[in-house]
Amino acid sequence: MKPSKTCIFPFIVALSLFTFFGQKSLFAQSSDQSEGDHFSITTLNIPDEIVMEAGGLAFDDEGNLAVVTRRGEVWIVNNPQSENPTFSRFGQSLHEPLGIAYREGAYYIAQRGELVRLEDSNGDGYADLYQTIYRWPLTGNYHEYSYGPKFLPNGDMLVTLNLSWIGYGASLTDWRGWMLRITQEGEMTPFATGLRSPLGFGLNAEGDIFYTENEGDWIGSGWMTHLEEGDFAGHPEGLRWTEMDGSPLDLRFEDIDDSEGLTLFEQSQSIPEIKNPATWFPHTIMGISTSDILLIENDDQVGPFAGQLLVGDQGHSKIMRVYHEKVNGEYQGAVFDFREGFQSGIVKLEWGPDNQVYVGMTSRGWGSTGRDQYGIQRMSWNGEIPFEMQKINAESNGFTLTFTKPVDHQSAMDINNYSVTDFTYRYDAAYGSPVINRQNKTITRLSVSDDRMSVRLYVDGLREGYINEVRAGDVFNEAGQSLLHPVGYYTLNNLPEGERSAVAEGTGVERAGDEPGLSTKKITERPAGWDTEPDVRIQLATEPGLQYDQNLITVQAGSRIAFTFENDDDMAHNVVITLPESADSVGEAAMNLGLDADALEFVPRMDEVLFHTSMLQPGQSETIYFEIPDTPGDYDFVCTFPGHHISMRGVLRVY
Ligand SMILES: [Cu+2]
Repeated sequence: MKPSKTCIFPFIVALSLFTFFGQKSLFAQSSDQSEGDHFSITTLNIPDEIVMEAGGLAFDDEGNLAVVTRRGEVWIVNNPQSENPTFSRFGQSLHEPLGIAYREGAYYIAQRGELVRLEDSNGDGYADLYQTIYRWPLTGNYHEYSYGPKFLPNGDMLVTLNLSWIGYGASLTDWRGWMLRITQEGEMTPFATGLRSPLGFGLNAEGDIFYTENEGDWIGSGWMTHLEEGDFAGHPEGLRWTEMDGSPLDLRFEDIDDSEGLTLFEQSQSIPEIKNPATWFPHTIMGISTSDILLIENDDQVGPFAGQLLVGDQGHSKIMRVYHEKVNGEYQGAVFDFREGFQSGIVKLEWGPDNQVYVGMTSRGWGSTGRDQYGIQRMSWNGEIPFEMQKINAESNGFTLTFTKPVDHQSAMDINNYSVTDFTYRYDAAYGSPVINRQNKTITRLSVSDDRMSVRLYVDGLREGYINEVRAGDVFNEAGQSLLHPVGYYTLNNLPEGERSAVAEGTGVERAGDEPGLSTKKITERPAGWDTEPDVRIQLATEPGLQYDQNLITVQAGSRIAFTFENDDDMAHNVVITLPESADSVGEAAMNLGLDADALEFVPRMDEVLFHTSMLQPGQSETIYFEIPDTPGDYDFVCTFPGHHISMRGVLRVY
């Protein structure tokens, strides 16, 4: 670390200017409210010797918290809301359990191969009864996670079985990719399939069952689907078992075909078993790996959102909020950001008796924005209502946005303060999907309700089966505050009955959002002006757990570099070389690219970015060419896949 101050001075000036203007635009969005003003996060003090990789959380009748860990232990935490909780081990030797539920003195746990009941029959504080309720086969594939249980009101339980991974999601043994319903006596009924990675599931206020899905093969982006008996959610592998006794549907694996390039919604028009997601979670914008679902039971818990759902995200260590309505008998609705900044990857959410949300976290093998490998935190509301979009409702010819506080009339009446863009994803065997068929919609007029709690937008050309980005950027409340989160993503499966827009289809501006844009900072062929070989060849690869294989590379100022990045990991990564101390600002900007992220290859167009590679899929490699700056200093290199910049970075030392 020996950059001379005079040498980096121009950079500091450039940075300061950028920061000034950058903050100005941020100010218009949310500087007057922050998530932390309304929702505090408190970390549970866990003794160092306990590896609390929380796979599940459950409270007993006395308010003690049971935690089941991926290491196979069950811990009871007394006084979890206090600064000095006490911990006692209740059970052990389970096989990577991912879920626990409490009922009438016993704990129910899904471990990899069975649903088991644990009880302390002699009252010594230690489980002495381990009773198998229902067992399912395993092949041993590492990806055969099993989740749950969650109780239904009648005492039956739901569990879900993850697909295996053999380069693609595969159902290698009975009922993998299914949700199963199991009675306490161990009678099992296959309930629904098409699941890939169903870590999150739960009931809404009406007792309807929802599950959350992660992006992957056949899954263009994360989603939340209302599951009823016999539903097919979209991943075809689970259909391999529909010939078995008890299957509630007859759809076969061979019936699903991606050769025509249809979306899931389009396929659902001819395959009635397909249940479209009630809500899509646009990948990298609304998390990257949705997890547990938690019903907001009343308005005293986190604000005026009773009946809505909180949804965790493992990879982005955050909690989102979902509002659903029923249109033509089907659920659909909007997802909003809610609270980010948790310490590790969120897998479980549970209400404590103190009305706080207890958050169970683990990242081992999966990575997360939160830097810790595991932990438990609780989120509490301070009682002050944030200025938010409380909900978005579909109309036959637009949307109604309802706010948590009255809006300022002038800013709410300005049509330029709103935008609506719709898009969807591919449905095919590829892993994930870019944003496709994107259109900016025309808002023709709007009106503000008399109580100023809602705004009605009239929008041309809404399309069923599309996700709508609904933005209310510079709408203020009466106190002059801007929205804490100005964007919601509404999944429009059904347009309500009623008057339609003048133009029903195909209006708006098509956006070229599907192809990677050209960047002058990514040179993948040796520049014509280089008449000699590069001065230096640099090789960089990856390590598991969101790391490069080197975190310090030293080069001479002004040298010509051939820089090869080999992505030998199991997820996408890139390398972006930035000005000194800019990895954070570039990484954060990459997380805010929204629907443009694919087209920009997750590289924000900003001066701090000097050079970058493509976003490389697992197994890909690329060489870029550039000239090292003349100014010595510690430059950064960083992966800008949303969330990776926290840990996936290093220093390019120029001397
Ligand atoms: Cu990365």
